[in-house]
Amino acid sequence: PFAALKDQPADGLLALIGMYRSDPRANKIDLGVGVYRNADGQTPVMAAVKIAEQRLLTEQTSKSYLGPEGDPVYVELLKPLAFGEALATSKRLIGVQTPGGTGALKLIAELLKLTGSRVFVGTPTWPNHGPIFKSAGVDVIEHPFFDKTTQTVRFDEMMAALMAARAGDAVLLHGCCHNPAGAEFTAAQWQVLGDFILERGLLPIIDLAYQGLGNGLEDDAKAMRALLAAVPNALIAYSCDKNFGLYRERVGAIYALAATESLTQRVLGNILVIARTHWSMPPDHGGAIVRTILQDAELTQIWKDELAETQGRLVELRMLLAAAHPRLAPMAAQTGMFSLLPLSPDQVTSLREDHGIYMAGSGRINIAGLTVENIPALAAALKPYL
Ligand code: PLP
Ligand code: TYF
Repeated sequence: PFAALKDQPADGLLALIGMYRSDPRANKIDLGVGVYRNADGQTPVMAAVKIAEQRLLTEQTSKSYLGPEGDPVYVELLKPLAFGEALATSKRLIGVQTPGGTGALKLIAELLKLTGSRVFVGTPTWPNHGPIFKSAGVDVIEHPFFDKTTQTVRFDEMMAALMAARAGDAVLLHGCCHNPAGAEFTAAQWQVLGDFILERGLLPIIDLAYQGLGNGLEDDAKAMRALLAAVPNALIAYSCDKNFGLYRERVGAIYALAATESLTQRVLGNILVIARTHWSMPPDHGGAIVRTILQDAELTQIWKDELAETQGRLVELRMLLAAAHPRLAPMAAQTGMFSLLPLSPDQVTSLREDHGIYMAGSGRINIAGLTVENIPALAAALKPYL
């Protein structure tokens, strides 16, 4: 039967890891896959995570099954962090643990299939977004979001495209630290968008995969919280994989906001049924680490301090990059781990082949791959193209 299968292309982003590794050049620069790296190029286990893991090792008494909802304490502890105290206690908001933000997106996609919603997705976006929804049989409608040549959000074009949305259709939004653009809506634009969503009866989906890596934990959640305060229904895909540095542990959660408590419970029931047919129950270890940290004020502080340091380093690197060339200046005001260089795919290939500089084919760079030392080399290599 396997002969019926088609050959499939490798994930372009993940393929960069192998290409970089096998490049013998000493001065190569890795700006590829979106993983935080410190000034030494390492992706360390965060200090609070190490302590929490040690505690789990000595104190955990069972590895017995939890259930399709995962660890409910983990899910509850994330609520005030992501949504603020006011919404955290609302009976209209439920959550379920998932294998990463990706697992949450998959549940959202399957849920949209059941509600018959289409999803509007801004371009460019994380390359997995479209395929995840399509894999559930959901129609994906793309609209403009960002122009990498001018480094501006195409807000008016986006709003014009959203006029085609019908009541019940979903709109996928990045809560903060847009991947790949690094650009955000202004507060005024969020307001216009929120009003439109409310008026048209659309369903916002917020992908919050980088809380704390843009302008800090509170600020990065501000736009989402304001939107959720205004709309009856919403779905949220949360990831702890970046802000707790837990990538391979696959730590996420889906949250759903519904108009009434009974509708919320109905959504929860459907989410659990879908989870059962996908992974039955989420892996525990990463969620247990996050729970252990958030249950302990001292560990929480250690984690927040390290996250703030991480965020501060990204801001500093953005400043240095922006100062290196006038066309890179907009990158100072952008946020999070990524920016999109105004390059063609051929130029990206040349940078890799001629200079050992690795980035996504779109021109997306991982800001955390920059260093004080490699920025001048990058700027010099980019100069003919800018
Ligand atoms: N959403 C966006 C925008 C991302 O960049 C990522 C990155 O991996 C994810 C979701 C998925 O996160 P996770 O690794 O937790 O599945
Ligand atoms: O965009 C990134 O680089 C991260 C990591 O299939 C990633 O979100 C990349 C590709 C992929 C899964 C995660």
